[in-house]
Amino acid sequence: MKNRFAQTVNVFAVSVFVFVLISCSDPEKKTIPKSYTVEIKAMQFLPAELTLQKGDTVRFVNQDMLVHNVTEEKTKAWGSQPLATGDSYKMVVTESSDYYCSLHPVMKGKLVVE
Ligand SMILES: [Cu+2]
Repeated sequence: MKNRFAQTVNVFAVSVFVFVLISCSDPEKKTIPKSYTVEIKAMQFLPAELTLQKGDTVRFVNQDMLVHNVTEEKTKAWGSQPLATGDSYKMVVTESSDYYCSLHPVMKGKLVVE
């Protein structure tokens, strides 16, 4: 009787182990956050439109001669300090957004979360 109980516990333990193993090796469920770079050059965000996943990181690097910033366009929900040449601003993306440089409003970019 005791043996049978031990056997049941063993089967259960093995099942849990196998389940954990399968869930961990499922490539669909395992999304590693990626990092992207948007360069600021010649009064432009490059690339101007970036498609990514929620949780990915974007780093904006100012490689222009002028000071720029990165500001969420509609609600100003997020934004960087003024970025001098060589400065960068890093953020984790949670939702799609349009952004621009508030110092030069013609400079626009877009983050698209899939
Ligand atoms: Cu600017």
